[in-house]
Amino acid sequence: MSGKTHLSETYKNILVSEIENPKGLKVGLIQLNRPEALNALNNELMTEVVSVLEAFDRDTLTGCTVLTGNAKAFAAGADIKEMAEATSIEMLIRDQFAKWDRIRKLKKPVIAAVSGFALGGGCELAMTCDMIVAAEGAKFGQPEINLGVTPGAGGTQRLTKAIGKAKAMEMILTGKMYSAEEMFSAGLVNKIADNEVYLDEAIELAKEISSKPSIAVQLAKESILKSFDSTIESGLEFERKNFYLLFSTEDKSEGMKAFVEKRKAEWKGK
Ligand code: DAK
Repeated sequence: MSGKTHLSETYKNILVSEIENPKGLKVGLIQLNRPEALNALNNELMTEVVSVLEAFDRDTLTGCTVLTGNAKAFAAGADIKEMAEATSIEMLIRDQFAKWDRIRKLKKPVIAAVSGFALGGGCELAMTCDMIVAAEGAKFGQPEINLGVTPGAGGTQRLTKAIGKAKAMEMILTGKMYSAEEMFSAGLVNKIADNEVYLDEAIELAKEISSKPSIAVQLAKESILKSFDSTIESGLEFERKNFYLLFSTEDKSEGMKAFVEKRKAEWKGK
């Protein structure tokens, strides 16, 4: 898809828009919109979110996407009512969570702008994004233990890698909620902003990233994510190959030429 997203479609559980960016490529914006259920992530909502994330990812005129909720909740978790009666086998056959894996495959960065509750699958969805900008009143937690289960969408893995074993153990085994400040200190959150401007701050960050050469941004993201499942040796090799690959882009020639000529580079995204 080039220059087009699914904007013409209407969605039941999300609001979608595009933000122009005088500095570079556009920013995609997805707002979870099930306020009556604190944006609980039901199957239909996740289908919509993943399909629009992929559409923005394919759109050559979009550089970065911001995923947000509302003031009261980013998302209070997977929809408990939808899975309350399910057995293991029904869960396996439904396989409705498989679509979460597709978020991990996105090439362009996604920023979570979190206000209010980011609990369970909500916290995991934010962690599946590449960065988190939080409102000062945001509350993060993995309360699945209180439902007799554990995190199932990466909480035990991503949280542990982000904040370390001791704090992840505490969060997951107590199921308690933690403030934006605590999560910032722990390293989960990139930035805390006033409740009124957290979304603007996330969009500003997205605009800045969207003003960079797009292929370099994508390969940098890929190399960083590689560090999660590789040894330092193979991670360094992977990084080096991506670095070499960028020497085939017009943006690399332009970026280095512009530096030498003491002017601002003009990116083409190729
Ligand atoms: N599911 C369904 N409905 C929810 C919900 C949820 N997670 N959270 C809130 N709601 C609904 C409430 O039922 C209520 O609906 P009505 O009763 O009005 O019909 C409405 O939202 C407002 O909620 P409250 O009345 O409870 O609001 P309060 O301000 O009093 O309390 C709260 C807010 C966030 C503390 C409370 O709602 C709460 O504890 N919510 C549940 C939080 C939770 O336990 N979250 C974890 C769910 S388990 C996986 C992917 C994902 C997952 C697993 C696997 N794979 C990829 C395999 C994720 C699992 C989970 O997230």
